[in-house]
Amino acid sequence: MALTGQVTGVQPPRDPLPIVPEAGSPALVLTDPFLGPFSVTEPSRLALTPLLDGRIQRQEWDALGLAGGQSPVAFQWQPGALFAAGVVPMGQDSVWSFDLNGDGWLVGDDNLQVRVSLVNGQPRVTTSRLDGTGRDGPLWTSAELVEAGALVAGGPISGTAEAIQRSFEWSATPPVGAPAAIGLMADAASPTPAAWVFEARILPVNLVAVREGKSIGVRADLIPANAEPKAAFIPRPTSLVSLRLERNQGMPAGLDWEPSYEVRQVMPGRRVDTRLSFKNPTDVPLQRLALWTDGLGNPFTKSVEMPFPAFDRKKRATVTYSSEVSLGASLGWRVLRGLVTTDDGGLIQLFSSYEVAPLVSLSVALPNDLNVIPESRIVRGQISVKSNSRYRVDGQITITVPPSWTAVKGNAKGFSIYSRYGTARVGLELIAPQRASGLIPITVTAKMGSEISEQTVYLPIKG
Ligand SMILES: [Ca+2]
Ligand SMILES: [Ca+2]
Repeated sequence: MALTGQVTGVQPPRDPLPIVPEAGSPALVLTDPFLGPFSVTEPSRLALTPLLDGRIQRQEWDALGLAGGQSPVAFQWQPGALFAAGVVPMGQDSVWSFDLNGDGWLVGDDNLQVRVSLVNGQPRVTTSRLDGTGRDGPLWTSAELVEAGALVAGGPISGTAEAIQRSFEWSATPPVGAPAAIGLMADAASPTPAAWVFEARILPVNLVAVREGKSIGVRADLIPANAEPKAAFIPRPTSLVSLRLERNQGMPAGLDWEPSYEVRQVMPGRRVDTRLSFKNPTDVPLQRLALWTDGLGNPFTKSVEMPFPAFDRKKRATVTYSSEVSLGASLGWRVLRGLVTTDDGGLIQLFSSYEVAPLVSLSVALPNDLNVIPESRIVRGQISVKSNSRYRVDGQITITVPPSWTAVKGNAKGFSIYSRYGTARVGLELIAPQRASGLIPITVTAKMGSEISEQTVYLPIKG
């Protein structure tokens, strides 16, 4: 299935801002889908890169909860991007509310609504921003740059109820009621699909930096496909989640663990080495340990299972998960999963994110607060080229910009990284055309012999 999101520097004309003047209507308050609590299965959200192909595969997504009490939704992240997925009953839209700074839905101008609708069999993303900073109360404003950067895939469901249910097998505790709800929505015998599915990427480029440790308020709701957006002043209780690289579930009091890596980035063809350190001062009786890489990384890595090693006199034990990530593995954040059984039948789950990465990881620091101006101008940034190799890396950078833009510095620039896992920095200077606005894609390519790494970053310019 093709990706339907678009990333261009040119913005389509926008609908009027969604404001519904139904101040204080009791009926509105009683029926508002955004008013009830939204509970999450797990507040620690892992770095995990999905494949946006419209098919929810097993362990590709991390279940978050139930939208509207019935629609299973999933939520995860990687540096710079948020990912959301869901199974939605026909005739409904999936509406996500992100309080990106976690300070309250009506507080600040960081509140982002992402609405996913099914239009002609294809999911479509529309976004609005709720600005709570106004003197006269909260207002809906445009989030067109986020909308321009959104990618979404999906469509009516064609799997069996069991297949869909298995896809969401991830959290130790699935959302209560999820299997029954999915069963109702995806009846394999039904001639017409009763539900549709979507997988979406959201880049809050000019709103917040998505990185480890960030706390975000989130909720997901269902509203009828033709329903108007709600009044700006209505509060939305969100659940606070935290973007993490690690988490555990079922950990008994007293037991502690910590994963460590020399580097968290591993190239296909090389080994991932994760050292898991355990502290067990209260002698919780641990029986066996299994380790594997979940989901999309599973076919390319090793699974191991062993008796839990003995603890030393300091009540410490260490286990190393060492596996080749075979050639052909897709790039992205993957999750190493551990399962520890205890003598009394308890299950402890361990999760640690690592990245299957190219020879060099590219990132670009760019201004994120530009407004449109009538004149042409110079935009400066800096490219970081981080080696994921122990050996010296030499290469050349190429910059690809939209027509009418020019890269005057940084293009065709050579670099050398001498130290293991070192970083080279290359200055970037672009000439923007007059009145440039929107989300400007800038593609940085590093060529190192026959190896190529490529990264597209987005420069936001408010129109
Ligand atoms: Ca997928
Ligand atoms: Ca807020």
